[in-house]
Amino acid sequence: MDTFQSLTDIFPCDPALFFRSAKDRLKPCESDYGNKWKQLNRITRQRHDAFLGKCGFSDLKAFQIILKRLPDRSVLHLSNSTPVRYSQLFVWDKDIDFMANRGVSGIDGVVSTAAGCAYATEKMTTVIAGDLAFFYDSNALWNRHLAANLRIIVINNFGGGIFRFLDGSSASPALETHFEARHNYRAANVARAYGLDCFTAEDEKTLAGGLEWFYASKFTKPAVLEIVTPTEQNAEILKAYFNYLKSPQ
Ligand SMILES: Cc1ncc(C[n+]2csc(CCOP(=O)(O)OP(=O)(O)O)c2C)c(N)n1
Ligand SMILES: [Mg+2]
Repeated sequence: MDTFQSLTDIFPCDPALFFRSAKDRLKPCESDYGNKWKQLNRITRQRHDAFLGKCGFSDLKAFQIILKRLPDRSVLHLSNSTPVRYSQLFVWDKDIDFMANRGVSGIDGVVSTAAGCAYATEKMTTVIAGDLAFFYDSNALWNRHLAANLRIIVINNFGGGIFRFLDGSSASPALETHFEARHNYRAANVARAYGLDCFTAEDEKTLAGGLEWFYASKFTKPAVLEIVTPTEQNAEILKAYFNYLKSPQ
């Protein structure tokens, strides 16, 4: 895709074919770039594990716990903004189909898309959505064909948590009212309105128990797992995480 309309050449072909043909035309050169990259990657992974080992309950920690329990050979949809970002901080050693429909970074339609996808597949289908993305698309649950293999995880940090992390919006006096759109609503109430089973987790222990219930139970309808996380600490923890990763060795 030439998203930014600035590519100089495009080779519309199979990647394996491209590299086979390019191999003989490229001259090898001396470089330690690859090793440096691998070395940094190793250090970053070690630091990631060390940080996650002691960080408090937060969006970041919740992701670690969810990913451990996510069923192998399942489908995962991720909403914009922080769910899709957090998911990229972890190493995925499971066979997961990522099918998120984020459009042009929109928060809209992610639950509807997952609902349609779950209907069309036998695989367990999980959607991880932020609270605003979930509420924005709550009409997705007004659907006669909601499949029993759909699991909806809502990370409820009571607003658009991403705006606490971005430089411009986090320093703005309009942060809470106009960027974050802070609220006190609970996804569990929306789930109940549609007759769906729901579990609310608010720490490591209840999240582990909630995930067990979520994936081990037999449901006839989708189930909702709401994870309540601490609004202010989430951004602090994520900033501390990145600072720790890039601190001098
Ligand atoms: C349709 C649409 N409206 C507004 C936005 C701007 N936007 C990007 S992220 C975001 C906040 C999302 O909040 P939430 O779903 O709670 O996720 P969090 O940032 O807390 O992870 C908003 C409003 C957007 N991307 N798409
Ligand atoms: Mg949020």
